[in-house]
Amino acid sequence: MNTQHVVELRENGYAVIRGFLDKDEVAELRRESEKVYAEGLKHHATYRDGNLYFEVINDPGNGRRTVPQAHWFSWINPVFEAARRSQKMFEVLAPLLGPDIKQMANQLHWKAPGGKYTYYRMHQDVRFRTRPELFANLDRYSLNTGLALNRQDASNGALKVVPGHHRRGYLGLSEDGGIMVGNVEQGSELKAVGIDPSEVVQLEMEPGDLALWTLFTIHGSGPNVSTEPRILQIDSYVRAEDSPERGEWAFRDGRSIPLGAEPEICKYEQLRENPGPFYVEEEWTDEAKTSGEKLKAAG
Ligand SMILES: O=C(O)CCC(=O)C(=O)O
Ligand SMILES: [Fe+2]
Repeated sequence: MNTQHVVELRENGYAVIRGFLDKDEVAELRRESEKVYAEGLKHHATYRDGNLYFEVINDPGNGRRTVPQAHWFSWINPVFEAARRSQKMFEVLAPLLGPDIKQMANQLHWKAPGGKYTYYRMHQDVRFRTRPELFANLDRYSLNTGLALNRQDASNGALKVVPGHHRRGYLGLSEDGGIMVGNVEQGSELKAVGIDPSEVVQLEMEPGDLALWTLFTIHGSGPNVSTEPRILQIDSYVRAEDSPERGEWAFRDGRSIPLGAEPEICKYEQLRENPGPFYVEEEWTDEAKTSGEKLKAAG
């Protein structure tokens, strides 16, 4: 395998491998992603069962119940379960992480046409390691991959990255709330940490292209203002020796490892006390919060 992505990731904080999957492979994942989405839509609200998670919201933008994210759908989908630990993925990861690799995240992100909550404010993913003391070398031996399941560009809210600044440590961007609510205007937040908005690179990806970024890479994405969805699969991997207590095995000494009998704790720390299944009835959208406050005020 060509290792250009290793150099680019270290240098710029991101890389894009064009044609990581061929047309047939990505078409299969796209079909499977529709099944995962349909499964999510069966739930009236956000649902959790172990690491499996469907985020379900009522999006006021298009007036529909939508599923912006699913996590660890590999538990219910054998095609994705194999894809997360495929030989192709190993060849991309091994030059960066070595032969022993655990997985911390397995996510699908949908941006529905017309949705209001289809943007991600600029951030660094290290903020999602709620117990960073359990990891070593978060800057170097953890990385995220983003696989385009359909064509994505500015119009449907493709990823945006800021090259270079991954060497500056954690900058605390967008910390005043969730990353999908609040300030959509990304320029002022970047300026506040000394980044000129013109440094932002808008990625354009064809189906099957794979982006990589570090946990310190500044990235986000704009809203979907097109008539097409945007479907991105995000996985997070870590060198196993740097994460002795968290994550699912993906590769051990280069061998692909299937999910076991019970889920391992990845990012959801509450899993041990409350493995689910359960619903999270409260929504994080501005509209749900406002109507909740009105209800409270009305007594
Ligand atoms: O789906 C996207 O466009 C970005 C998502 C993201 O960066 C995240 O969830 O950390
Ligand atoms: Fe992110």
